[in-house]
Amino acid sequence: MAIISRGFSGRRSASEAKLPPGQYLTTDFPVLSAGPTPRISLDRWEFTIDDGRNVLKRWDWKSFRELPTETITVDLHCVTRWSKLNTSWEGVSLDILIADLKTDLPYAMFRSSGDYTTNLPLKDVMNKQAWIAFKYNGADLEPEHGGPARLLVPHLYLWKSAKWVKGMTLMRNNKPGFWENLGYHIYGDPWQEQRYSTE
Ligand SMILES: Nc1nc2c(c(=O)[nH]1)N[C@H]1C(S)=C(S)[C@@H](COP(=O)(O)O)O[C@H]1N2
Ligand SMILES: [Mo]
Repeated sequence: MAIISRGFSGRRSASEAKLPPGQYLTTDFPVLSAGPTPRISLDRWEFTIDDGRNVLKRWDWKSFRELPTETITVDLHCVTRWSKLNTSWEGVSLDILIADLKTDLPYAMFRSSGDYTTNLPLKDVMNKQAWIAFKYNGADLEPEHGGPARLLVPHLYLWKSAKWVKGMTLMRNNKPGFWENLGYHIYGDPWQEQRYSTE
C-alpha cells in the first residue's frame, strides 16, 4: 500500500514552510504566564523608557493611544513548540517610540507589571520588527494575553513578547531577563532553534 505523504506534491505546503524546526501548528491561542494575570486600569497604565538612571520618555494611555498605529499579521512561535500563523494585531511600532531617542546603548530590558523581564538587542525592536500591541483580532487585548498592551516581537520566540509591558531600560551590556536567567537562550531565534542557553 502506498503511503501518501505530505511530500506528494513535491513541495511543502505554504503553512509548513512557515513553521520553524521542531514546531507544530495550533489554531487555538494558549495562555502562558509565569504568574497571576495583573489587572491594569488604563488611568494607571504607563510606558517609560529609561537608561538605568533617568526616565527619557513617558506615555500615559491617552498619549500612547494618540500615536500612529499599525495593523499587522504575524506568526507566533512559542518555545514550548506551538506556532500560530497569521495572527492579527493592532499596535504602535517601537520605531515610533524610539524615533527621537538619542542613545548609544545597544540593548534593552523590557519590564512588565509583575516581575517579568526580557532582554533584546535594540536593533531587534527597530525597523518594523516590534510593536506594543493593544488589540488582537480587532478587539481589546484580553488581560490573559497581556492586555491592556503587550510587546510583540514575532521574529523571536514568544517569551520575548512581554505581556503587560510597562517599560524598557536601555543597557550598555546584554543581560538575561526572567526566562533567559532560567536557562533559555539569550536571543531566541526560532529559525535557529535557539531554545536554551546551551544552543
Ligand atoms: N509579563 C509576562 N509576559 C510574558 C510571559 C509571562 O509569564 N509574563 N510569558 C511569555 C511566554 S513564555 C509566552 S509563550 C507568551 C505567551 O503569550 P500568550 O499567553 O498570549 O500566549 O508570553 C510571554 N510573555
Ligand atoms: Mo513561552
